[in-house]
Amino acid sequence: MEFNKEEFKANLSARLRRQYGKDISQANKHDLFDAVSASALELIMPNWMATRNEYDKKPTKQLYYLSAEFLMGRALSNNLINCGIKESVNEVLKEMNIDFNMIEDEEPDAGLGNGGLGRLAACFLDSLATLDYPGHGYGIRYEYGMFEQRIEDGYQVEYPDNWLQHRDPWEIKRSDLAVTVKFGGNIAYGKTPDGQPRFFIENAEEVTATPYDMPIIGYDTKTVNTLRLWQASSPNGFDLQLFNNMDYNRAVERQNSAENISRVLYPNDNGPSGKALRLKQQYFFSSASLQDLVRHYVGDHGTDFSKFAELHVIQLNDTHPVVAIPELMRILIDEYNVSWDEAWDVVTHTFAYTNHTILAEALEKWPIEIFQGLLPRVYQIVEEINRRLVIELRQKFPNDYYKHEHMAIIHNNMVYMAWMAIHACFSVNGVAELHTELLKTAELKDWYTLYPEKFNNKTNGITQRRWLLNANPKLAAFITERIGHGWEKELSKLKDLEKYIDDDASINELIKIKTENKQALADYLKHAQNEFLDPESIFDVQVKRLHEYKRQLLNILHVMYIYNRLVEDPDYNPPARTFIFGAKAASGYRRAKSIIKLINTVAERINNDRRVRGKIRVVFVENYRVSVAEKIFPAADVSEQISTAGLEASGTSNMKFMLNGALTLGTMDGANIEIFEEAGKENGFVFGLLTEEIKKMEAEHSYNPQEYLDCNPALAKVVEQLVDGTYDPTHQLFKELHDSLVYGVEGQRPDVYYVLADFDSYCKAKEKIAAAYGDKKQWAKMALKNIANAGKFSSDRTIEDYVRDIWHLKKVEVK
Ligand code: 26W
Repeated sequence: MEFNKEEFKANLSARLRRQYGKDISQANKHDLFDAVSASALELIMPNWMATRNEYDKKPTKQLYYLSAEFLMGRALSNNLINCGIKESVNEVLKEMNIDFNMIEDEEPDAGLGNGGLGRLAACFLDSLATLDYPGHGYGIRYEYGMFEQRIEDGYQVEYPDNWLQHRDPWEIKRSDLAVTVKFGGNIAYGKTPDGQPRFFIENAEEVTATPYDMPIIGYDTKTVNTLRLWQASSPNGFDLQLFNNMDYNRAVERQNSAENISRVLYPNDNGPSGKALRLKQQYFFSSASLQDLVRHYVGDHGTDFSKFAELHVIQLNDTHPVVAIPELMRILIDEYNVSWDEAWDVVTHTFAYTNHTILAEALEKWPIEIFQGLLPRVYQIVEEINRRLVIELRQKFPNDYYKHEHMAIIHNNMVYMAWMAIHACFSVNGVAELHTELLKTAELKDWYTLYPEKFNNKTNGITQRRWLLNANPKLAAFITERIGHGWEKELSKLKDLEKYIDDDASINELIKIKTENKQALADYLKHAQNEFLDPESIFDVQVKRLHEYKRQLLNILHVMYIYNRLVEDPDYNPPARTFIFGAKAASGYRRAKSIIKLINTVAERINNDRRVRGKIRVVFVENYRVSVAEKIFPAADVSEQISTAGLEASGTSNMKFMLNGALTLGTMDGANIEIFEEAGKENGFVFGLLTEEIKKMEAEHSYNPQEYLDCNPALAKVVEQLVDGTYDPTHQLFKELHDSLVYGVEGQRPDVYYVLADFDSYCKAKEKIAAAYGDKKQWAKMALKNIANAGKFSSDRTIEDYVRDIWHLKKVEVK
């Protein structure tokens, strides 16, 4: 992109004057952040418009990624890098005596997602634009994103994330494109003006959906795609009548009820939701997005929908937007008089579905009562889809009554969203090889028998622009100095780094870079939470959502074990280690919150015990989020990927660690398997039971955690320490955790996630790590091997896979 310093300066000053009535000398850090961002957007604008024109000019197929979450993080630095003007902007700011890093820190994260699924959506958008594919995101403009986490007395406390309290300089409000979404009411049957019979809804609650567009800037290309986020409001504002009668609460009720829909992101990851407001959110953005697409289509092609599926492919990011399926049926049938069969033909050629989890509790289902009450006409359509499905089931599986019942979209008084997705979509994909195999052979076995041709795998990926070029500039420079540019858009080029494995200078340089990045993280944590980290120690890191299946508990139990050992055995002298945790727990997930309290309690104890000073330290990073992740991955030595085999669909932090030269300590789960395959098992640390072994124990009911306690006194001791007063004088705080491992609580089996079964194997892997770290050069060589083989895990590769097998998009060059 062309860049003119003087013009940029002039834009900056103009913006400060117009928006804040200030000149540069008076502007504070936030004003400057806003003005720099707005000036950059100004530069991007022509490309954004040109991209839209290009897509409109000769209609080509476009992808729409429907997702309840887009975990975008910060935009400024990434956007400047993608349009190739970061250095120039930096220079301009320097000339004006402004520190870029300082103003960068003024930008709040766009935390519109929980974890992996939301961040994946963000990486995909970056790759689509970079690869010149016409692909856009549709989602919700949550007023409050993922909550801000503070640790108070060792406990997680949630605070609202008011990320929009200052305006967001990257978004453009498009009031002209607002649409209406209807809830509740009753179904009426009447005639259209031209005499056709038609269903419609009476007495519905009407909600206005207003889109806000964000530019998605491709790297080193003119393509700028769009992320369109919907905001909810009431079309009629508040009730002036009631206001005048001084009935203030009721006067704003309607307004609040509408605005609540896009108020806040549900902080549940992989857990049950079941709340009517969440279904409202899902329908709200699904309906608004489809209305937007259909309106545009009808403007170009009229009401002949035979070309719709040729021009649109809609990817459903998990089940959250699956209500879009009956909603498109409704729009076509009720609003454009299309026949059922024609509408079904359009729908079944337009939608594709990605499954991101096999945890049963995360497979969404809605009580009929809630669904029908909120969406009476859509429910009627779901009933019809279901009726036809059941006929198909009876034909395909005669006499298999179990299947007729359990594969029905509606049964047990519930609407099964995943079933509707699999039935209606032309493609169903998992997100790593193992995950897809498990879907086919276990979780979705019956569906795989019915529709084998629909199932396919798309192993996840991450964008190297954000996670290497932007987050780790030193490593990026190291790479470019050796293999040149090109890897930024073709990550498999990293393979050329293998030439440097035996180059001493390169290995030393790599060690130096890692140490500097560790120092930078240490500086940040000193500043942010007054923690002291020793960059000479091993940075052993587990950052991800807190969930039992991810087994942060296994990690902290091992820390407790090492602590015991160091205290008991003066001859035990492993290298210094810093155990770093970062995790948010869903606000209602009690056991996850206990684990956070446990980690902080153990940290408090260990960090204040002189006997182990300089040997181990435990750090809990508060409020883990994208912008903090960007500081953590470059500084990590060990990547903890320790989920119970078979339960982590893919994982994506594992890929970010690998790309930044951390070694994986992991189970054979999710994409870990593919990471070990690419990097070589000898360049990582594999441990733990395999999926088949666990499945076998499950089938035979043969897992008895007590056996593991009986034969491992060190393990028995740490488990006992949860309740014996070592960490908690009341003996109560961690009792539930203890009992869940040893006895099982609330009707659960003991140790559902096989923590005790994998403990010994985990400890041994940790010993290997300690030993391996003694040889720093050998360690760095293993790190380089990982970096060199991370090519597969670019989201560019993932997107090309989706394009080839599912989306069939053509690149569009923007002139
Ligand atoms: C109903 C509440 C709820 C909320 C979020 C259920 C399920 C989810 C997501 C599916 C959870 C999620 O983020 N899954 C993660 O998706 C990543 C991207 O594919 C994978 O890498 C992770 O393994 C998977 O846990």
